[in-house]
Amino acid sequence: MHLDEIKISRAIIESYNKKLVDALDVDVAIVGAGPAGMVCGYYLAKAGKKVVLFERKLSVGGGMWGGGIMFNEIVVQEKARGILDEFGIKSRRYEAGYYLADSIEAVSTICSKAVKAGLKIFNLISVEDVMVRNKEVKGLVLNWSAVEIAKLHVDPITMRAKVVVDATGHPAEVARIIERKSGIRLNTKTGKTMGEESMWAEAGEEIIVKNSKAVCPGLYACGMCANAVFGGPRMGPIFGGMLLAGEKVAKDLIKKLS
Ligand code: 48H
Repeated sequence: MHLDEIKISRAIIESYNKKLVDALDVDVAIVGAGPAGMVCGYYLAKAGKKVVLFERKLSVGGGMWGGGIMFNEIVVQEKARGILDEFGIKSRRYEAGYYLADSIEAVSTICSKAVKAGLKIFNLISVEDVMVRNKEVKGLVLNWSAVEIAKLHVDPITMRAKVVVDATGHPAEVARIIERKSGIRLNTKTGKTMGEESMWAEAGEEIIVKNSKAVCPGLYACGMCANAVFGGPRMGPIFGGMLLAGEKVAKDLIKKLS
């Protein structure tokens, strides 16, 4: 069979355009394809919600690929083992209460299952702003990451979502944009982002799940970002809290949206 390069180009352009247009009006828009964002997207998609995820980088997975200091193993505590089982990720007992998983298997499996459940992931897109109406977050402002990296003067596009989830990890980028630009008071003690605290795995893992909640009307924090917004310790290369945070925010949103 003759392969026509123009047909290949047209297929990609037409299909991507359709996917992007369909992503302009959704139930939930997640920012960041780390473990928290992808797990959240998986459960929402599985529940039949229209959910899209925007990721700045070429690859999904955020900080999970590298395990601890680039040793590509992750530790997960007892409480979160059920989520590894839900995804079909192999875990091995290290000691009572400590389980190990291969970080490459974990990222690739979470991503695969989330996409198969119906989550639409757009990589190479950066969220550079939010759409706000009457002090409520109503959507996201998007640009190609290549534009951001090259510092080109190119205007972005906008999409609408019933709820936005900030899963951008340590920098809590969406919450900080709102703090900087919108005049909305965040649901924190000070009304502003509280900042992440120094390492304490046990406390950090407990608090992160509690902190994964509404930040202001239209915006939820999920995963590492939640401790940066509401205040809470970092926890190092234990990932149960990220998985549990993703599951918790998804459950809250399924209830809220139905
Ligand atoms: C599009 C963006 C934008 C933007 C950022 O860092 P992540 O892996 O986040 P979590 O919360 O899923 O997991 C945190 C974990 O990886 C971690 O860092 C831990 C456990 N640290 C503990 C410690 O002690 O250090 O993923 C966030 C993703 C990344 O892929 C970013 O590229 C992406 O969000 N992102 N995407 N637009 N504006 N900002």
